[in-house]
Amino acid sequence: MNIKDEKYIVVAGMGKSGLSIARFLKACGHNVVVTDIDPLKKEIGRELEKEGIKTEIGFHKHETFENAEKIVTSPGIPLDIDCFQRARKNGVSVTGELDLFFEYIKIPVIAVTGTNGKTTVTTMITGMLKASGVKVFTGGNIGTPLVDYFLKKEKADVIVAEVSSFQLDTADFFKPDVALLLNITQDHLDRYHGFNEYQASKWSIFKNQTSKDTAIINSDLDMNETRINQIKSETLFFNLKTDKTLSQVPGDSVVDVKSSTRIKKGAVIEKDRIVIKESDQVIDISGIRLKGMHNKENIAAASLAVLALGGNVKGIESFLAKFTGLAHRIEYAGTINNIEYYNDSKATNSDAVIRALESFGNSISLILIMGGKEKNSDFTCLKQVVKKRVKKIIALGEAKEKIHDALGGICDFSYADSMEQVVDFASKSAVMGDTVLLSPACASFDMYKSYSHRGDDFVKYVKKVEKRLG
Ligand code: UMA
Repeated sequence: MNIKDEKYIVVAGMGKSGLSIARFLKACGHNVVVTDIDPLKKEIGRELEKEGIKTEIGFHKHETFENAEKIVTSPGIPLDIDCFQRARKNGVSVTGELDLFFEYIKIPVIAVTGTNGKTTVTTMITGMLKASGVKVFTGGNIGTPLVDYFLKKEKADVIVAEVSSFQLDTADFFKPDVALLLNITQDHLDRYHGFNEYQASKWSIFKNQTSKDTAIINSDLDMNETRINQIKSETLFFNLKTDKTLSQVPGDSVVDVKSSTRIKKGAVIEKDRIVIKESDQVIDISGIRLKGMHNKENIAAASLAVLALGGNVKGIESFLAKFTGLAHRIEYAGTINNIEYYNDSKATNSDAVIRALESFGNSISLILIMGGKEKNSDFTCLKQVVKKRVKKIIALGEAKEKIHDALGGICDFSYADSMEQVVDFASKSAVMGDTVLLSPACASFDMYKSYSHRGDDFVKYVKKVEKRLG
């Protein structure tokens, strides 16, 4: 293909998304140029070339972007890079996987966003629907690109998509039949110009919905009437407060909007059950094997979505009876000298760490391992919960000094240089009754490929010391 003469689409990035998008566009009959700044992508590039996809690897060439029909980008690439800015000036649009997927998908889509809990809720919805007899394809930020649904020629009744704010930022037309917003707390402030911009990105999941669609929102979210009134879909809330549940939540933050006529439908979370208000359906959660209030919220949100798209209470309960949670989310890692170790490597922001710490008992008995790649995060919001539950912090990675500045004065504190040293320090510091928790509040990319790579490394050293010391 001579890119000067022919129409072509540029796919930016050759990670998981970019590779699938490029192959899908090629299968749809487009000329495709895929480009990645990382020279190490050359080998996979050769495979793509054999499939008839042109590659530009190790650099981004302005001319290629400026003359494209359109650009489909990967979510991890910032939207303000020079090539995109210049291409836009030339009238070339920069879009993402969600719009591409939406153009072709013909079956209902459930989309889940929020700062924390996305993957858990996506997994819950998938399991609950399957247990209700519904055939599901699951993809998105969870790790399987959505366009793989077409590439693998799967046949499903419903798509369950985990969507990140990065993906929403390039979605102009994406319209999920059911959209969930689980929570919003500070994250990715290295990419957004402030918290407001990040919040707006999350709320945009509802922007194209119509009265035929369903929005599912956490009633504890900081929202105003304008934001709620802009939503055109049927709006359901989870975490609805009744007199009974309000008394369980002192300092409740929904007071401002509780009087809103729209915040009344949805799910109430009680101690052992979730009550769906308008249908009087009740989900028994007395036997769940998940820790923490946040998991009850996740179940309530997932249940509303499942009931909105053909699932049933029996399916929801039978899934919950077996579900023990996901890897790297407060996952049991081992026991050394009678001290339990937990891997919560997926906690890449402060709010996730607060939730994890709140899932353990009320005494000051946790040895908390934090640190990793800095995301312009504010760790001072952890002060209160650390004071109540954490005995010692062991910090590693790029952010360790910043963590020390924020939390060093509250509890015992030490620095470590490697995960091996972290586990060594923890095993020497912990005494009977303590618990060791890796819950980093940071991304992993300063030392690891991903949060799962980091979690696996932690578990590896826990197992090693467990074997040595028993
Ligand atoms: N790159 C360029 N030019 C640049 C910058 C990067 O070419 O200027 C290249 C990199 O060299 C790399 C590629 O772009 O090869 C990476 O693209 P990517 O970061 O989008 O990675 P993917 O492998 O495509 O993974 C993405 C999501 N990654 C991000 O959003 C950062 C994955 O979410 C998702 O699972 C996957 O698509 C499938 O949909 C991960 C994530 O960290 C889990 N998400 C964030 C989160 O959950 O907080 C949002």
